[in-house]
Amino acid sequence: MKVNSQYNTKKSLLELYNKPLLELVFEAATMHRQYHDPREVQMSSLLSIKTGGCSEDCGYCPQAARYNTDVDAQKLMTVDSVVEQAKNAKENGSSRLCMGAAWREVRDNKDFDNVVEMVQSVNELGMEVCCTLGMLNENQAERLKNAGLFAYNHNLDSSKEYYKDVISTREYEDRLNTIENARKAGISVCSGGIIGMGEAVEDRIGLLLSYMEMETPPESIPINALVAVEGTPLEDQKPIEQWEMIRMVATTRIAFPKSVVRLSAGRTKMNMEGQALCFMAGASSIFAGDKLLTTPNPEFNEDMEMFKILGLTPKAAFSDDEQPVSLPDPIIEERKKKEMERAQQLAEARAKHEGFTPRKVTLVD
Ligand code: SAM
Ligand code: DTB
Ligand code: SF4
Repeated sequence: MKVNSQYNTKKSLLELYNKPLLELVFEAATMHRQYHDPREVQMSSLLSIKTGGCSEDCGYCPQAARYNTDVDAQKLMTVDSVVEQAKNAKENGSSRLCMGAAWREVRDNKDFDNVVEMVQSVNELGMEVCCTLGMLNENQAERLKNAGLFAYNHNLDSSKEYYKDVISTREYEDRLNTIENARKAGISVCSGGIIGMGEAVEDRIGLLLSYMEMETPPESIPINALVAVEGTPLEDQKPIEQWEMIRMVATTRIAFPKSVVRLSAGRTKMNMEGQALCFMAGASSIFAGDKLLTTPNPEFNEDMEMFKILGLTPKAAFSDDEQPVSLPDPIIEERKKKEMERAQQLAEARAKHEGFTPRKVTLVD
């Protein structure tokens, strides 16, 4: 059961969300156990491969160039340093790496070729590779799929109605198109939202209804609490109560029984008991490591302690789906061939001139 037909209307979802908390958690926990192992929680690592300088105006985002935040624009990381970070993450127990870029959309250039190479290399380490790079066309989705991309993250963030209040530089429809392009390429879809941006409960339900309307709902639904960052338009938003996070996780779990519900940004404002109720209510993934993309996340050791206390175990990679195969990318192969040819020509030219002593020239005025 991918969507729960008992809760596919605004009214029924609102009623569910507003149930007495413990009843809601109990119902969610019961559903969770039907489709998931309640002891397992996936540890994913986030890596900001291209930080800051983004042209979009997402009101929550510290990486938008137009806001005066502490985040400075950086260049794309190198493939080698991404592989090094991925190895570290794997050693620390992460089975998934999510690479994020502060781009409005993917462009067909050398940077994208490098991202394709990153996907190939990290997939070859045996980790689930997820990317979140902004808008994507069909061809770009296809290249990522062939490189071995497991999942593409592209959040709808909130309801269609509230979205306009938070972002003006793109439409909800643009987001839906990108999700569709990833889906068509056969990539697993990760898409979720942020609560605590000043939206009404109806907007949280509206987000879930957008996923209900899809032919296939996302395999993975991250639930983020806003991390209010100084300098962004949402800097003064009051932190949400953790009960709201628990309600949102539980409602999502019940509405999409098979999807992985990810307890994402905002955990630094939660205590262990609050997080435990989220796991009870069906969250089965966290971001591990003391940094999300640009903002803080609980310390690794703190999370390990929490896993120990709650009796949770980290989930292995590819437990729900097969590992994708990384195929050679024709554009990268062609570029490498050209680079080899150029290097060879240069070496030949050097060899030709070896032993050649330039004639002495006397300059006269
Ligand atoms: N630029 C790409 C895009 O927007 O799709 C990918 C990177 S973007 C940072 C990925 C997601 O992070 C956003 O869609 C948003 O849901 C989440 N995010 C960004 N800033 C956040 C914040 N301050 N608090 C919570 N979530 C945030
Ligand atoms: C998602 O839903 N949350 C993650 C991941 N997908 C890419 C990102 C959270 C970012 C929080 C703000 C920051 O650290 O910059
Ligand atoms: Fe750019 Fe993504 Fe941040 Fe929006 S959320 S400003 S698109 S990096």
